[in-house]
Amino acid sequence: MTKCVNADPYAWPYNGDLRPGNTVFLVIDMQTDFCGLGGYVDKMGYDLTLTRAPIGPIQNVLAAARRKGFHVMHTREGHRRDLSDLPENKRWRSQRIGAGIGDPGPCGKILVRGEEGWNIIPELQPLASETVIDKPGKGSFYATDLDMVLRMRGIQNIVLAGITTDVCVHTTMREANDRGYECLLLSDCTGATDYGNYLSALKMIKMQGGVFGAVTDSQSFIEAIA
Ligand code: C5J
Repeated sequence: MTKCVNADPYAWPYNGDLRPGNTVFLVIDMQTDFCGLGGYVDKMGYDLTLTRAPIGPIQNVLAAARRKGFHVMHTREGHRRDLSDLPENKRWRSQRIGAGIGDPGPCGKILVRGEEGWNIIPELQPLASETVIDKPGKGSFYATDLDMVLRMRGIQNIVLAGITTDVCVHTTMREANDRGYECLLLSDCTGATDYGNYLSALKMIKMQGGVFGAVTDSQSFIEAIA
């Protein structure tokens, strides 16, 4: 029996094989540094309402996915305490916008593992049984064991959520797509520091017949798995 989600530009997944066993809900970088007061994004001066908008919809999907027994995983962007995995140019760019990675801020050292700002926000805390992937870059596959964990569990489909749409979410979706995973982004479960970039990022996924996968919203996904 095939099971699909009503999505754009095609009913997802392409082969109708949507099951808890082969599908993960992947929540990207819902950390204080990206959506909390005093974190990295706040220090850069962006409007936090944009990156906080997905919190409620992600909570709804988390509840539904957990209830139905889907795999759930989370990622955190952050660097080693000695900053040995922080490229010099990434540090330089962050310093020039007033939020130097590794520098002290209101939530501890910016984007450093173990600091307050690096934590996943309380509203979206992972369960003890859920895998958390720590990544030094924007993509969730680069310098991590995410691909290995997904393959060990027989996961073929990735439902993406988190922040920011145009940076870590998009990079991860592109990396996953190139590895043959079938990807779906939930439009109200993601946000960017720039609303125009958010809209463009959604549009880019859907071009060329779904060049990186498909897009739907949390309600459509929840209804499909109910
Ligand atoms: C950024 C992210 N935007 N999680 N990180 O630097 O998208």
